[in-house]
Amino acid sequence: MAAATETCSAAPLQDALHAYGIQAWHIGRLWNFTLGLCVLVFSAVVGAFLFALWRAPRSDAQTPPDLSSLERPERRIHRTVAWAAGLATLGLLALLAADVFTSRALGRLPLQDAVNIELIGHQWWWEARYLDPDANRQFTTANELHIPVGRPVIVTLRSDDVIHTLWVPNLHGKRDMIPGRTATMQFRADQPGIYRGQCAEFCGLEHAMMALLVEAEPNAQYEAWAARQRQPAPALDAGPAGDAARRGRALFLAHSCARCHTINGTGATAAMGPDLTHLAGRKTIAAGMLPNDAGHLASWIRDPQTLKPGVYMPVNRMRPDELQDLLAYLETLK
Ligand code: HEC
Ligand SMILES: [Cu+2]
Repeated sequence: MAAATETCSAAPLQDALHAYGIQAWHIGRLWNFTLGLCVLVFSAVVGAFLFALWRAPRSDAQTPPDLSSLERPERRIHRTVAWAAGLATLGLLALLAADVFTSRALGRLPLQDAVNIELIGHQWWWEARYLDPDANRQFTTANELHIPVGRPVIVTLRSDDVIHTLWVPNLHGKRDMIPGRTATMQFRADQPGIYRGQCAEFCGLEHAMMALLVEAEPNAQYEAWAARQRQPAPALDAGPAGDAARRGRALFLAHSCARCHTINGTGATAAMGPDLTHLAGRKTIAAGMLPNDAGHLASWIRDPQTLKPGVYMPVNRMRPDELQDLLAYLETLK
């Protein structure tokens, strides 16, 4: 845990103007270029406007009308307008070229040794499957990705219900997750840190409460995390603490929980809600909405509908001692 807090103490970043990966850097450069050019054009327009105001003849109600300009050939004005149109076209072409170069640069990310993740959008949480050619090495988690710094990540995007959009601004731009289709996104984090992502397409009532944390850490730390995720839920201790957890586990399996959630190594294998096998290792619950501690877990389990109205997890009526046992069990899911 000490090693984990080292990179985790900082508040998560969500800022498109600060790139922590090469893809976001390319996009940031395109943004800077576009902004610079637009500032130039805007200044030129405002400048021309002020110049025209300054030059316009002053007149009052008594001044006789001056219609001489109707007779004058307007060669200078024609020339100015032609120049302006030419420059505007050049500017637009420059933007187009910058856009094309950026897209090509984004497509050139080297992909050797990539981590493959399938990310599935659900109302209103993220399911993440870490893919591996060896099926035994695959695992599933939710709402928090861990990735190794300096290694490319290929995310295959899908949706289980409506259109969602993945956006982790410090690492890359947006990509839609469209039901019935798959899309991919490739990125690389070049510095360790926790980057906050947000669903960027309105997807229903709790759209705003659909966040994703991406934790980039040194490769060894990532591999250790992945190895832990591949394990089933840890065995429960003997003794009184273990007894409470054992009662909690029995409750989890007998109660509705097992109809929607998976905990590997128990009989719970449903996938309506997030995989809870290693719940205790996550920083947040409910898609980045609440800190993952006993108090918030207790309120969440008792009444998710008050915390995140409309969420697809029902209110649970249970006695306080049952809830305590359940919490004791969930705390063991490291
Ligand atoms: C009808 C299906 C359903 C049932 C029954 C259900 N849940 Fe959930 N649960 C969900 C869904 C869906 C979410 C994701 C909600 C969200 O974040 O929008 C969730 C989220 C959670 C989370 C947060 C996980 C995370 O990583 O964010 C916990 C913990 C949890 N449920 C525990 C329980 C327990 C304990 C029970 C039984 C008392 C239970 N659930 C019953 C569907 C269900
Ligand atoms: Cu969404």
